[in-house]
Order: sequence, then C-alpha cells, then structure tokens
Amino acid sequence: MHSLLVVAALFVAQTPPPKATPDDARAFVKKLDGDLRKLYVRQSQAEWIKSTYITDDTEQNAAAMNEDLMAYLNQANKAALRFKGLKLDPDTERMLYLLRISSALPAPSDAAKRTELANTAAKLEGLYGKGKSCKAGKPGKDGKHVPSGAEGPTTECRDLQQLSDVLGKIADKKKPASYDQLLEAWTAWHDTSKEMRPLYERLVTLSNEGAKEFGSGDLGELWRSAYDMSPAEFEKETDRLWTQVKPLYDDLHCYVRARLSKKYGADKVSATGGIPAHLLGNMWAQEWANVYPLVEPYQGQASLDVTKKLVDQKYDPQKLVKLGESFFTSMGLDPLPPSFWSRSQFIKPRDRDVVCHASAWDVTYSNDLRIKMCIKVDEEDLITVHHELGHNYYFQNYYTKPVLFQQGANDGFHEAIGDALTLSITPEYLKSLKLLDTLPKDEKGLINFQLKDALEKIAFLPFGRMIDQWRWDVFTGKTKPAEYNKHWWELRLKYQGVVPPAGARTEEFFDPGAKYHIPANVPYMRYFLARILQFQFHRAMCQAAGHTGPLHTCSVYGNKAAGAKLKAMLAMGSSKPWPDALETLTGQRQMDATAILDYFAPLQAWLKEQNKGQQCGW
Ligand code: X8Z
Ligand code: ZN
Repeated sequence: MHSLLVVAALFVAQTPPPKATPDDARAFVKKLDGDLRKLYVRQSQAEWIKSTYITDDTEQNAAAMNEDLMAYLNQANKAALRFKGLKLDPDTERMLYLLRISSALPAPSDAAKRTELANTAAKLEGLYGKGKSCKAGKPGKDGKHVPSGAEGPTTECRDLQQLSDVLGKIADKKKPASYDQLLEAWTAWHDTSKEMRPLYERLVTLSNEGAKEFGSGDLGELWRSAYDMSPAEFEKETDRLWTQVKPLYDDLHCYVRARLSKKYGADKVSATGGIPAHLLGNMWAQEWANVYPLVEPYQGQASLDVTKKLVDQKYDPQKLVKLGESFFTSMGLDPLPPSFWSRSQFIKPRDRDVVCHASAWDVTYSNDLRIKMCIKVDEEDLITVHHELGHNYYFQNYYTKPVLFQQGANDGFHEAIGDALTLSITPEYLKSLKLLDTLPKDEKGLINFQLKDALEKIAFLPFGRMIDQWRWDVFTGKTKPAEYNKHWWELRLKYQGVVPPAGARTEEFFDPGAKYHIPANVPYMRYFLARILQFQFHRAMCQAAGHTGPLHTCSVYGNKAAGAKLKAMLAMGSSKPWPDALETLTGQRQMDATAILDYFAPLQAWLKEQNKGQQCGW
C-alpha cells in the first residue's frame, strides 16, 4: 500500500467520533419532544379507536402505530447513549432518563420481531376485550342440537360484566348467587384466557430482548428502573411497605375467613387455609366489598347501601361523572373541557366489542380529556369514576409541558389522585347528597363503615403487591412457561391467602391472562403504591384544610387550600424526581404506610378483639 494512504487510513481509524456536548444533548431532547409528540398522538388516536371498536382492522392499525413508536424509541435510546457521563442541566438529564424508562413494551431492533411484538400485544388485549364464555349446544328452535362454537340465537354468551355480576351477587339481598353459580361464573371467565398462553410467551421473549437493548437485564428490571432509585432498591421499598401493612391485612383475612367458613362450612372454606378465590365477590378476589353483608360487624345500623340510593334517585352514567367532576371543582380545580363530554365513552355500546376496562386519556396530549368506561350505576363505579377523573385532572394540570414530563411523578402517583379524593367521601358527604339517610352514629356505625372500606382498600394490598412479583419472576426466567399457573397460585396463596376454587388449576389454563393488566401489559405495582400514597395525600390535604380530628373523619370536599396544594403537585408532572413531588404535597420524601394504618386504627383494634382465640394466617 502507498505510504501516504496508510497514514490517511490510520488517521481515519484513530480519530474519535466528535464528542457530544451538553448543547447537543439539549438539541436532542428538543427534537425528541417534537418527534414523540407526533408519534404519541397518532398512537393514542389509534388506540382510542381500537379500544372503542375492536375489529381486525382497528387492531392492526393500532399495532402499526405502536410499531412506529417502538422503532423510534429503540433508535432514540441508542442515540442517547452518546450523552452518557456528560454534565447536563437537570431538565435534559431527566428527559433522557424518562426516555429510557418510557416504554412498558420495548421492542428489539430487528424489524420482523418488532412487528411480531406489536401484533402480539394488540391481539392479547383484543382477546381480553372480546372475551366471552359461550354455551353452545342448547336445543335450537327446531329442537336440533346447536354444535359447539356455532354463533346464533341459541348460543348463549356471557362477557366479563355478566360473569362478574354473578360473583358480585354473593350476598345479594333479593337473590344471592349459590355456591355452584359462583364457581361456574368464576370458572367460565378463567377459561377464556387459555388461548392467550402462547401469545404471552412470545410477548415475554420479544419484549425481554427489547429490554436488553434498552440496557436492562430483562423487562421486569426495566419496569423497576422507573422510580428514581435502583431496581433492587425499589424491590426493597415494595417489601418495606408490604411489611408495614401486612399485619392489618392478616387481621382482615382472619375475620373474613371465619365468617365465610361459618356460612359455607369448613369443607368449603377451611378455617385455617386460604380462602377460595370465587367467594370474595370479585372475579380476581382483589376487592371484597360485595361480601360486606356476609361479614357486617353490627346488624341494625344505618344502611351503607349507596348503590340502592343511586338507583332510587335515577342517577345515570353522565350524572355519576358530573358528581365526580363536582368534587374536583369544589376544591378549586377547573371544570373538564366541553370535548370531554362529547368524546368520552360512558356506556357499553350495544353493537360492538370494546375494551370495557376503565381508562382515562388525553388523546392529543393537549387537554383532549376523555374517559372510557362501561358505567354501571352503582357504588363501585362511583368510586371508579373518581379514580379515572384523578387521571384526567393530572393531565389537565400538566398538558403544557414537554410530552416526556406529561406523566405522574411516578406511575403510583397517577393512580392515587382520584382515590385520595374518594377518602373524603365520608358518611357526612354522602348524606349531604342524600345517598345515605342517616349517619353512622356511634362506635358500631364507625366499625361497619370502616370494615366496608377495608374490604376495598386493605383487601387489595397483597393483590397489588403480587401481580408484578409474578411478572418479575416470569421476565427473569425464574418462572418458566411450564409453571406460569403454578407460580401464579403460589403467589396468590403467599400474599393473599387465596386458593383456586375446587382444587388445583393446571397448566392447561392461563389464569394470569384473566386479569386485564396481564394481556394489556400494564405494569401493576403502581396500584399497590397508590393504595399507600392515597392515604398520604389525603393526610396532607387534610392538614392543609386545617383538619385536626382523627384522619378517617376528614373530608376535603370544598376546600380550596387542599385543592391548591394538590394542584401544585399535579402541575409538576414527571419533571422532577418523585420525592420532590411528594414533598410538595406532603412535606415527606418517602412513601409511608403510617397514614393508611392511622386511618384504619379503629378497625384494626376491633378486628384484633374479634380474632382472639382464632388461629390466623394460613
Ligand atoms: O385498572 C384500574 C383502573 C384503571 S387505571 C380502573 N385499577 C386496577 C384494577 O382494576 O385492577 C384501579 C384499581 C386497580
Ligand atoms: Zn387508573
């Protein structure tokens, strides 16, 4: 080779790439914001259409938009690596951090795999939304047998709503569901998720590959990286919080089990083991309010049946949402925009499949607020409406920020806002709305009210903690596909003290898929955090409102000072690490379960008395 050429080649090989500067990083995140905004808007429009009208076309359309977004995020994350180690201004630094953790479903750079991942994810959520249990083979009009799977007027299908209604009737005053009906409804729904299993396996494999390219060991680790601390520290945090609240859960479990064992007999509900999952009034045994009449502490107290009042007073879905909005506006927050009322989905359309699982949206990232629900007029959905509006009010207060800052301080914050306000739905507030006739007056009334509350809030805690434990174990590979169901039920027992109805559930089934967030790939630890955080938020708002009595007696309805404090935190979005946001509202920098324990202190003391002499635990 000519010597001059050798020198030139050496020069080329040895010149390091130009070093990225902080200015480059700033320009990068500016462009990122513009690009992401376009991609996010297109994606959420496609998602909205799909979720409110599930067809093969809308599914593919949404999958295609997701694919584009995934491709962009994959390359943007790689491009951002060149800013590693640079001293950057806090906003730029934070956006680069948020970019890395922004996707719950990171895709590999291989285009074919990315397409497969996007299609798989869309199919899984679609399967859940379309899930029905059909009984074919009933006699047709002419008395002939209708073959299994045949669609037609004699094929009777029930969707999640209908099957959940059966479970919810465990303690119905007029016509309670029998043990066998409960078992049948539970089994019918849990059979619908069988076919998700191979798709879920692929989702795990492909998204894990994506997570590795994003610099995490597996997808669970990437999810655990989203809390301004190391993944290992976050796992410890969740354990610390769970340890704080577990004794209260154990007391509740012990009391409820004893009552159910008495009702159904020790052969059906063992006095010392786990509670069968179909006997807690909810498809997933995650919230137990429907068993309240079976476990009511004191008979003959003021009725707490809000559902009956809502129906008597002719509430409709719109009116229920208006009631929710009025709570927020009473605290000085703005009304929802007119487009909210015309664009939301409040009721289940008669003629098409939709994703009924409730959600809240800002479709264009610019105050285009909506909720998507299939509202029933009952107490459960009154609470869910407040929950969803909490999301909308977060959106409303940060929509002027860069898109990467348009998120909760962490995802648990987002889930906790509406719930925090529902803690102010006290008997006094309900009475003022004529949704209760009389106030629970003495200690007995208080215990009834708190027990009903705890069946929602406390019963949920171990469920909230276990779901992602299962996924974390699946994503690391500790749990292999051949043990999906086995591990699911191990964790259900370990955390919740719940067992599968009628014996073991084999690997023929895929019971995790019967819970929306698994096929929809929504991380779940957020709900566990939210159950703790909401009480912390409530305590802080009560302090701002000048409340001095016990925490469970406080309502911040109508309190502008509490509203202003809340608003200040909401407006931060995810622009600062979450401890900063928490401090803005509460003065604390740590998540802390003492507020939820304080709130339920009267009930816990009472439960301890009731459980005396019982062998608690399982
Ligand atoms: O999924 C939800 C909300 C939408 S973010 C309706 N929740 C969890 C669930 O239903 O499992 C709220 C409580 C827990
Ligand atoms: Zn939510």
